[in-house]
Amino acid sequence: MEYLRKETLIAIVKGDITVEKTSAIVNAANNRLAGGGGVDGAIHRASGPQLMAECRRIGGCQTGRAVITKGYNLPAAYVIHTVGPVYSGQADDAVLLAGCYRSSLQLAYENNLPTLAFPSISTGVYGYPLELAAPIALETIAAFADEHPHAFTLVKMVLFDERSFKIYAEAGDSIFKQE
Ligand code: AR6
Repeated sequence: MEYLRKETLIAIVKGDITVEKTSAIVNAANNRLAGGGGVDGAIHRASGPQLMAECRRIGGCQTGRAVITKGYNLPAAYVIHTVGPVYSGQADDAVLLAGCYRSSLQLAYENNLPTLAFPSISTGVYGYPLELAAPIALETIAAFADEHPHAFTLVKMVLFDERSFKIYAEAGDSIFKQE
């Protein structure tokens, strides 16, 4: 699934983000940047121990914000670590989740990284319902592409499982096809 938004191609694909060849990939991290399961574990395993060493030096990251490290053994040159909200059902969840996407895009833009891949932030261990998270992710990416049309050539959502892929693809259809 691909949508052109100004000069940014927004792609929704099924796959494993650790093999993405974009300039940077985004990690769904925790506040201590301490590593963990899910996509965080997969990225650390594929990148190697230097990634954890750099995360330790940085020390942490606030929920809804992002930090950048090198990619080490990954095909992607950089990893942008963002910390999604643990889903609570409060209005603040959406603000923080949008903040993850916006902060990650801003950090990639400031570092002149023209292609970026995201996993579905917060929808695993952190329990954010996919039906609510998918439109927030896609609308935040689209808004950034509108505001900064020359920042990115490609922003990808890389969904690991069929159900996530389907829900993002449906959200993409209803957000982009109505325009
Ligand atoms: N590529 C792309 N997506 C993946 C991959 C992969 N290789 N592996 C898993 N996913 P989660 P969260 C999907 O739990 O909810 C960690 O322990 C997965 O199927 O990784 O933000 C951190 O340290 C799901 O759809 O992240 C934090 O403590 C999505 O990635 C906590 O989990 C996100 O699931 C963060 O929880």
